[in-house]
Amino acid sequence: MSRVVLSIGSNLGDRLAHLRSVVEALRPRLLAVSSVYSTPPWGGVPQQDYLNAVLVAEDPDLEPSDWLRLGQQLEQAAERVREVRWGARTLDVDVVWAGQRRRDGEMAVRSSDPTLTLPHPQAHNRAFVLVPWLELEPEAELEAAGARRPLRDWLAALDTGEVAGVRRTELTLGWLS
Ligand code: A4P
Ligand code: MG
Repeated sequence: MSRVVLSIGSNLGDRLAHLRSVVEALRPRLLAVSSVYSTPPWGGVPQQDYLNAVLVAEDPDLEPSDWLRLGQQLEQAAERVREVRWGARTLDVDVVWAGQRRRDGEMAVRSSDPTLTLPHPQAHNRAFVLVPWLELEPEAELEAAGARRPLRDWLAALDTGEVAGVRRTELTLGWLS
């Protein structure tokens, strides 16, 4: 049984439609959907700007690996072609964080498996993940690089120019409509 934080991004084709396809597919499982942000490309590969958002979803029957598979199916449905690492894509769905519900509360899942690394090893370095996630969960903490810190502290450690580049748009993902 798991609750997950998903980062979705697109910088090719109908970017908003690609993000909306994820909301459409996951609708019954969604707990929260962030605003849509326009973000400069992260990772050093020259390419056009992304639209990014973060979703929180829950399903008692899904394990973290099931969420990864679901995300990959949605990427395929968006006709994503895998070419350059960190390069342009119609749709990217990353599992940023997963929690398992226990009787005594929720435990963050930790995994160093390269097929599904949790928390996502780059999440704390990416303003395009932290800014929309903070919008949904201002008190959340993230364990990375051997430390557990509030999201806002990870964000404060990033380059201010990178953070300023993440701009909220008026676009919507049609979650509540
Ligand atoms: N994988 C391991 N852990 C995870 C996880 N927690 N979530 C594996 C998702 N996938 C995970 O990913 C490569 C492998 O990572 C998968 O086989 C999966 O099993 P991929 O999606 O095939 O390849 P990729 O996306 O090109 O590489 P990578 O390293 O996943 O890139 P990212 O991290 O997805 O970054 N800039 C902006 N502004 N906005 C973006 O959304 N996205 C990227 C892609 C780069 N720059 C960006 C953005
Ligand atoms: Mg990816």
